[in-house]
Amino acid sequence: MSKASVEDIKLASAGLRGQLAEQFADTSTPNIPEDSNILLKHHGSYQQDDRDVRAERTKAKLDKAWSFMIRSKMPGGRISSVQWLIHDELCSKAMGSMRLTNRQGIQLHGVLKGGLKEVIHNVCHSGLSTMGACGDVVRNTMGPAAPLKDAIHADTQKLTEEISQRFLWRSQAYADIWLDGEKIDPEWIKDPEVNPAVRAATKAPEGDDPIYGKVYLPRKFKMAVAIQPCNDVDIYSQDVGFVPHVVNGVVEGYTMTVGGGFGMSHGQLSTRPFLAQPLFYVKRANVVDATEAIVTTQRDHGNRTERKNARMKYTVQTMGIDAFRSEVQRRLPGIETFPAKELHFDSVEDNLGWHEQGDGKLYCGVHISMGRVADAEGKPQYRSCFREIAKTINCPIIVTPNTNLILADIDPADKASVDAILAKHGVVHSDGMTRARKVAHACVALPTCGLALSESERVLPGFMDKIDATLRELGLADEPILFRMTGCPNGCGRPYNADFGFVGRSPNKYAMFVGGSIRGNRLAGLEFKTVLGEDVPAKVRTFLEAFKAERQDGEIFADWFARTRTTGEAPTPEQFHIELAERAAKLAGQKTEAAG
Ligand code: SRM
Ligand code: SF4
Repeated sequence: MSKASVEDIKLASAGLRGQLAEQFADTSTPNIPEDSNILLKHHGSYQQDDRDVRAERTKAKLDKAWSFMIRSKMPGGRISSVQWLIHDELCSKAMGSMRLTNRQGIQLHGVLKGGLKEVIHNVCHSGLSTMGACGDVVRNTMGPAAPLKDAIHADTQKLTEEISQRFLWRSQAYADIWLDGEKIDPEWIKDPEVNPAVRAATKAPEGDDPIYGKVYLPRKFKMAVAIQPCNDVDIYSQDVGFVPHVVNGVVEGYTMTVGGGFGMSHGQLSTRPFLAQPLFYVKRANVVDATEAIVTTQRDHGNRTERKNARMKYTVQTMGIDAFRSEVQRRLPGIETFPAKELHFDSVEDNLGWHEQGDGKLYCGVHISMGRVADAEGKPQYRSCFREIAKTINCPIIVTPNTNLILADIDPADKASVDAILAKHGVVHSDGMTRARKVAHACVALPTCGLALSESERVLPGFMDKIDATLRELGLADEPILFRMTGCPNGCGRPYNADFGFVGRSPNKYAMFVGGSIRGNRLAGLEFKTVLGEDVPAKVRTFLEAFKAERQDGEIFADWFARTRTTGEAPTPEQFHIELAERAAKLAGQKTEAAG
């Protein structure tokens, strides 16, 4: 019997319900069938196994060491101290740590099957949710991390919440499976009024969910809001991006971008990262409706036969941006769209350290190495530190897109207490770090990620120690240079627009991409197909030395690279289209053969 496709599984799931309730009630097994894992993702959880012990367990003829990862969703990364403490407590049901994600969420790893319901129940009762944190739906909506108190930041945060609300999937299955039928809405503001004409034009072809229908989206869908010139959310890597245009201190509307995305497979030119392109500008009142028109265009035109080419970046490339725009506009009866405004961004970095918020209060951005909030031996005691801050200062907390934390709304009178708690636990917010270290990030990879081909989170800090030493030696410690790493080409660490991106190929082997930009608006090229882990710092050093020798006054690394080098091997759009067509023909051939 052939394996059911993801599309078939979603279609047959009756609103993503499947057999999940029965399977999680069954305590006789530590895992669930793979088909159910596909549905489970939409509920914000993944089945995983401990890869550190996989080989030895296989040798001993033991089953895998199964567990579940749970991802909490919070628009713009906002979480209260009370919610933080609930997550901190839930760490005891997981592997003792929290992982901040680079989409401003929180992951708990290593939850056993019998504990999953309790964890999801507690996350929901805290006022957050795991619904749609993974799966073929709209994911956590990112927003500017800085908690500045002005009309623009207020509006961008409101927009992340409106989008989150509009695109939550609607079936009762989530409440029935995890909350014994209790309906708990996340703490986000209520949906702005849906324009009936737009809803009619964007209606799902069939099924109960007003936007997603019965088969949801062809693939995951990601959105982020950015305020120029700060590109902390990495807007060009998103399916949809939003940038406010301000007139007389008030947000008049948003420029929307589409078609960014980073996943690819090594050596397959029909898969590749794309940067988002401008779509149009719309007035504020129409932004969420315009987003619905984009999401449903992808729902109806995205590739549902080949998951490798199912992201919206491929839909935009295949239709062409003009045809894509026309289709979106057709779904917006009576709504005027305007040419996109010109955008200018200067950096994807976070603003770490102490800053004024604009209302007499302060915020403090704290560096968290690789987003891992743990109390590991010989390392900063992050978990104890933030537990104490949440208990004693009780401030709003924000997860940044670079997996750091911001402590917000701090009374200037409490600054010394916060500093004392950080120091007591060995946590340095940013002082004394190289600028590169503050923003360097690696995806999770081993031991939990089932797709990892190499280490990432566990090795980048060691590589950065050596790179830091070089940066200091060459007098480049304050230079904006972006280092990112991922354990496989899926690109979770967003390596493809970094100055230096390392992409796992196999244990201790990385493809090395160079020549993106700290502004987030340029793709890097493949410079070396394979570099051994231990050779990474030396390879980086060569570029840093050349930069130091050749840079012009005030020139940053990204601009030096663009002026003096050409990026390494990167598929041209033409190569991509040829290979995409060849792949489609091959697949069609395989299907005909199978049918015959
Ligand atoms: Fe990711 C899959 C972790 C951000 C592209 N990602 C995964 C899974 C769930 C592995 C799996 O499918 O079995 C990883 C779980 C590992 C673990 O053990 O925790 C995983 N992705 C992460 C996180 C935690 C990495 C991090 O360092 O923070 C991020 C969670 C964000 C969140 O809160 O939602 C994360 N993933 C990203 C990003 C960056 C972003 O979203 O801004 C990307 C590239 C941008 C994009 O989507 O194009 C990304 N993840 C992928 C892909 C490739 C998608 C594609 O288009 O081909 C996969 C694999 C897949 O979907 O088939 C994937
Ligand atoms: Fe896993 Fe690959 Fe994503 Fe890293 S990039 S978390 S290895 S899927």
